[in-house]
Amino acid sequence: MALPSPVSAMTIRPLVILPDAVLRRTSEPVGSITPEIRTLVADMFETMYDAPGVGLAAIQVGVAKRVVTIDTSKEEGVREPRVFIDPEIVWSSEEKRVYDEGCLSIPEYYAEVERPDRVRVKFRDIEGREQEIEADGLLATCIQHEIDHLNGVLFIDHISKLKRDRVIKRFTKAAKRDAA
Ligand code: K2U
Ligand code: ZN
Repeated sequence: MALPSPVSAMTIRPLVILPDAVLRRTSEPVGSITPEIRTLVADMFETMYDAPGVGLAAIQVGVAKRVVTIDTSKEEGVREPRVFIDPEIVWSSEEKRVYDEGCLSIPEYYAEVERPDRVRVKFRDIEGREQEIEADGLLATCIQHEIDHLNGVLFIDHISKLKRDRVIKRFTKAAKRDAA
């Protein structure tokens, strides 16, 4: 699927890193898809591929809009860019799946997270068309991780308080050291 060209040249935007409180904001619905939203989507893909990551939520580049980009293609050099605007999970399977998750906003920390194995997601595509897909595997895990981001939720919120407090303490110390 070719994505429409952005209004301006694409940019790799800086990632918001834990413990930045921006990550805890609830993102706003997009409403109409403006040229600025198209540029944001193009920049999100540029930023995601550069990281590299398989998913990105707009809040991770400091924009509190309900926009998600994902590309779970595994083949070298093959890209399957997906845009989810105002995504909503409308059904989740009873069956669960554990995945060793990471996050571009919590670099080099990984933890096992259990989530529904399959989800049905309603969203609008970059042209504003209503879509609904059923996802399984990595796409299911990733879209749930990204929709969490849109609600100010991080994957460390699904692990024990002890582990979560340790991670937040580590990143808070690192942020203070970098600011000095
Ligand atoms: O939202 C993000 O920080 C992007 C994550 C998405 C993701 C998290 C957990 C499981 C799947 C996707 C990054 O892509 S983290 C890097 C990564 C890359 C491949 C597979 C898993 C995680
Ligand atoms: Zn993340």
